[in-house]
Amino acid sequence: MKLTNDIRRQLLQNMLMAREFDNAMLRLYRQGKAFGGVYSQLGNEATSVGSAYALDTKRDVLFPMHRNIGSHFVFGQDVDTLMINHLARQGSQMRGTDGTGHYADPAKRIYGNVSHLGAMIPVAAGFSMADQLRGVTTVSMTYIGDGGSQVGEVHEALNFAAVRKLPLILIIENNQYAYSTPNSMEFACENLSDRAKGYGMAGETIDGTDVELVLKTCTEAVERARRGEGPTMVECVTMRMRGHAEHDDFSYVPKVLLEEWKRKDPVENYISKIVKAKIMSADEITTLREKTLSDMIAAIDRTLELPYPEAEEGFKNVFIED
Ligand SMILES: Cc1ncc(C[n+]2csc(CCOP(=O)(O)OP(=O)(O)O)c2C)c(N)n1
Ligand SMILES: [Mg+2]
Repeated sequence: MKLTNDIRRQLLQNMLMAREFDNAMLRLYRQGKAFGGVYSQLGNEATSVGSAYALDTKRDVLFPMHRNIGSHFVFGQDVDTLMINHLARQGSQMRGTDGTGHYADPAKRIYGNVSHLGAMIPVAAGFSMADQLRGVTTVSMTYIGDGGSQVGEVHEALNFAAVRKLPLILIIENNQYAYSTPNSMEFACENLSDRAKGYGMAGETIDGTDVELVLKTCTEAVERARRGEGPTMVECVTMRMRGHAEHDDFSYVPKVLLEEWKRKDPVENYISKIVKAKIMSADEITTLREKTLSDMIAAIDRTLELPYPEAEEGFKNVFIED
């Protein structure tokens, strides 16, 4: 994929949407209007947008995790649908039973997250394998955190994918913490991508705040997968800039660490880069920011006018019905 200025603008637009969606959810949580936990993805915009952008949204398939709102946008999910899901209103793809993105939208080729960490990787691998058996190459991309990477199923799925040369891309979002557990208490290898060699697959560790680098690395992974050369693991190093979810005050995270990563803000740094390279002017950026925010507010207003689903909806898909 040749990086054009049009692509750069789209990358920025998707990152801004993710940022404003996040800001909106943080406000709605404090107003008591969000449903369930709110898992901020602040700081993860470049990883989610740059990775999903490498895929072909018509051919490939996305299995996002709880910090990948940007990936949903890249795959064409609209703000209203996501807002209705997160605020559990009528029309929610989970019928209001959940607010954190555990939805599937087969038409958009998005299969949102299995909550049990690690369990989604074999599902993503299975999707690619089913198509491989039909003679079709469908790249599946999924995500896991630094903490989630330690779960046994991750190992099983990666070994299987490597053996079968499945076109699977695993993005490891190493955001330094798994709830309150820091990297130093999670693993003893230097980089999580060091493990790729053990599985017999490609792997790399990159700066997850650099959207163009994430896109470039993932594009190479997609090309490798399409050539039939199997899976790739891409470890994107970022920082979780909020608590695990908004109920968590993350007082266990050293303030200096947060200050250090604030300087690496993926959105603000990309804006500086784009303005400096004269791809967009400061005025155009202001207009884009304002439009993104006003679109988000309009989507919230429309969503809050909707009723909650009927209570009976909660019983669907729970018990087997005759
Ligand atoms: C098998 C399993 N164990 C525990 C949990 C509860 N849980 C959900 S997210 C999370 C922390 C995950 O940390 P990490 O993988 O680093 O992702 P992050 O939240 O930092 O993005 C935990 C313990 C779960 N969902 N599944
Ligand atoms: Mg983590």
